Amino acid sequence: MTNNEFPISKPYLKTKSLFPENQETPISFIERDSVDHPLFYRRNHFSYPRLSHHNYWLPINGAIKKPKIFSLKEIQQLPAKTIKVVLECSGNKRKFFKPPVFGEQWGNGAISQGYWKGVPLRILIEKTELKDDAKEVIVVGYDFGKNPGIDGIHHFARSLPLEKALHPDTIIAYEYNQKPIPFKHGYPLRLIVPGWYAMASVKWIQQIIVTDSKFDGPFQSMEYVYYPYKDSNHDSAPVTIMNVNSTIQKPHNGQILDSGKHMIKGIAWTGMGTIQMLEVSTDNGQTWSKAAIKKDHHKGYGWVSWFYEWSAFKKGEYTILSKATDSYNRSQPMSPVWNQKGYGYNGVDCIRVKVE
Ligand SMILES: Nc1nc2c(c(=O)[nH]1)N[C@H]1C(S)=C(S)[C@@H](COP(=O)(O)O)O[C@H]1N2
Ligand SMILES: [Mo]
Repeated sequence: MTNNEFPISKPYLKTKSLFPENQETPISFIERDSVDHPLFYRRNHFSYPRLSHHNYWLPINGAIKKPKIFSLKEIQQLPAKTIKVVLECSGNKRKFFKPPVFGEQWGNGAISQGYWKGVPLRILIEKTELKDDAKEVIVVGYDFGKNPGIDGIHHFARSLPLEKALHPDTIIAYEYNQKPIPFKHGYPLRLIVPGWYAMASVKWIQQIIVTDSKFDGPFQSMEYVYYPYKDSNHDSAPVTIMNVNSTIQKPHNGQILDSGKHMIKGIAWTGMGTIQMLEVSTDNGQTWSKAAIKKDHHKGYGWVSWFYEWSAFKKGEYTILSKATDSYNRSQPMSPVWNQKGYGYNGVDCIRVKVE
């Protein structure tokens, strides 16, 4: 029997937990510019919400002069934009923190990207006329439940400061890659906040509330906070903008290679500006060389793909590193800033390979 008698093998998600569903994208096997939704990572705090698809309305209330309820149809008829956005869970790569931290032990696959189409939140808010004391915009999801370490039952809800809520690229999305957003990723409406870690991009929007005070829901006052010290909660800071980061896709960690030329390939992304430089080291950081960055990949808020041809003629074991730098001159550190809950890991990416 030859291999051809079997259908072509395909990559799968990597399961972290099923209740709630948390699964990683097999990032080493993503070659296209956007991730097909069956391979988009899934990160949920609760079980999936039950919501009526047929009778869906989006209310906006609070510190506004004209409270409004939008129908899906109305929203879809407003001026739309489509943007390529990378969503990265702030817990991506958590398992690499030393010393280790509790929480879902994500490897490097809590990240995906694709094309989101929707209406700028700004356009909806303008129709409701903000009051002068409006300060933040809370977006509430349909899903709710109990979360470890948090008292009571809460909906997943997050607020944005007015400035970010009114940014023209902050959108209420209804399509992913030209199709209605798949249910697990927020159908029918999902907030997309480019540049911020993905906890900000609330799925299954139930309502929007404009407030005149600072929102302190548990998913921003307790979770998604950097606590830099092990034994105290001093100097805490909210998790917002994505750090500059990169991931090596090929070769795979632990791979055994024939001696010769090999392409080292990967992705790099940032929440601020664009990726300016990607350096690769094949000698554990003693020397660095610039990788080539695919030009057409610079648009929008997506990741860029990069590659570097490595002449590996000498047998031995190698530690290969990748380090991205963005247009704000932020670079990946050799070791990332440790924090209690393990958010924002962005140490240089590292794999080990053997050349035989
Ligand atoms: N309503 C709702 N929105 C949510 C979440 C959630 O649990 N409920 N999880 C957030 C987090 S932490 C991440 S990383 C992303 C995951 O999006 P995905 O499952 O589409 O990959 O959604 C964010 N939006
Ligand atoms: Mo997340």
